[in-house]
Amino acid sequence: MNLSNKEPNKESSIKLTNKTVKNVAENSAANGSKIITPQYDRENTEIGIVHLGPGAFHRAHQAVYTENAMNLVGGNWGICGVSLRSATARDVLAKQDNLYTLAILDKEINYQIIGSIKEVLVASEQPAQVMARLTAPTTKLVTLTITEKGYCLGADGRLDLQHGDIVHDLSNRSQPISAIGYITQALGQRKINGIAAFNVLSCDNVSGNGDKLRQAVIDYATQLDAGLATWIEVNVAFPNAMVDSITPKTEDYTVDSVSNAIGARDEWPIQREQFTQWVIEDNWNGERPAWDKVGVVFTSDVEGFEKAKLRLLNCLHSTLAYAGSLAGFETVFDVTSDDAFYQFICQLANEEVIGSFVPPKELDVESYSKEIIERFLNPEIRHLLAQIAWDGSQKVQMRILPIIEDNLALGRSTKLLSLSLACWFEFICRALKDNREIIDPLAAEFASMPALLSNDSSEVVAAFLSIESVFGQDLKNNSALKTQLADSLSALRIGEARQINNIVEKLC
Ligand code: CS2
Repeated sequence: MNLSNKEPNKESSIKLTNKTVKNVAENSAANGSKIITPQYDRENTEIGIVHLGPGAFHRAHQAVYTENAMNLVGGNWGICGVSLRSATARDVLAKQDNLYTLAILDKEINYQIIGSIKEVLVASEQPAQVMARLTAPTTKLVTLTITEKGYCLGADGRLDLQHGDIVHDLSNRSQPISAIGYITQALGQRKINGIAAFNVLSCDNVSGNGDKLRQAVIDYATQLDAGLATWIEVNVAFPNAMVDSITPKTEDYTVDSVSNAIGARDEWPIQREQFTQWVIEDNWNGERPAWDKVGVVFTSDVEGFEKAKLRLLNCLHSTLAYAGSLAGFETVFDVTSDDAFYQFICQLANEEVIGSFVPPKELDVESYSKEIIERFLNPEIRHLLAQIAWDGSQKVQMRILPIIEDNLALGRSTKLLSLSLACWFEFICRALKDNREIIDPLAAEFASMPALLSNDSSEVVAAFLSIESVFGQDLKNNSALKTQLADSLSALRIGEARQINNIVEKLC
């Protein structure tokens, strides 16, 4: 069954709420489809986690692990979701007592009602309530999915003190707008009030996410008070983590199909694939949810897992997003089903990605890579290339450039990686030429660069590589790489993007 092909049936008249969730469980038991609902005493569960950025990925991943852990052993690990700006999640979820459905779309379709999120706040409207949650002694953990750009980092991976949000926060200390500002301000309050620090766990696709976040918070704290920076260094754990589960955004058809399936109206269900993985560095102060009992792996070395995931899944995803969009495909499934694109990503993975890093010893990287590509071929998942294409300037820094840099250092080929990067360049250039919206924090910068409209590939490449916040200082001086990128861009411009095999053949 493909949800996208299902006719939306008429609306269910009852809403998913605390009152009706029992009926969902009973009805499902009666008709033989087992829908899991919260098994713990939700009403009396306290909030122990503040999560910054309660978007689809958080609700499909960390909130589900936390739910499963509480279903198993209880614990006061309710989640307060904090949206930094948008009020939509709060307003929609409040009408259904913050309950929502997780739809797992794979060979089998399964539904689970998730209750771990107990409250959603909007920082821009409720800053005092957010601060109260962050400074409460009951809050033991702050988790984040704020996407790459939310960390306000420069190309050197350190906090960018010139970033507009950071400049704002440093001069409006009691009213921060960035996650870094909120976390540091709250830790400062806890220090003053003699309340133990919370742990801070990044769940974003950022390499060395815990280390980078820790450094960013310490850099920020140093601007406020050197004593606070030292206190944070000593008292706060920022474990590194790798997160994985393909989670396309909720569409109208998802709302209709899931509501029909559970027999109650859910205005904001979440859909994801069956596969899910969370590997967390075992660097923790105090208690944590019983995540280890529900599949989370704690290890002393996350780096290899992180690299494998970012370099295989995310690099291939971004490559497909740009190359596939140029060729007129709409979803990951569509483009991966095309033989030429399938071959292209297999070749990219085998020849240039695998071998660029040291995988963890427990990971068979060849099989891991094959399984990822199989996951892209899940017909139940309609993952839009346009969704993955967002924020390319932030994503390529994590997913493509480090592989290029490592391959250059190791004397390995970068031809296919250059083609992947050139697809991003061309994606941006075409959007500028066609006057289409670019969703990227650097959109205004791109629009102010006339060279991006040039027909001369070398000029376009030089203009992109001059953006230091993305490419740093070294790549623009590498003439071999520049030539490779310009050749790839020209090949893309002359060739027929659908025939990616011809382009690859020409370049290799
Ligand atoms: C995707 C990721 O949107 C994107 O950029 O590559 O969100 C991807 O689906 C997840 O990292 C999978 O775990």
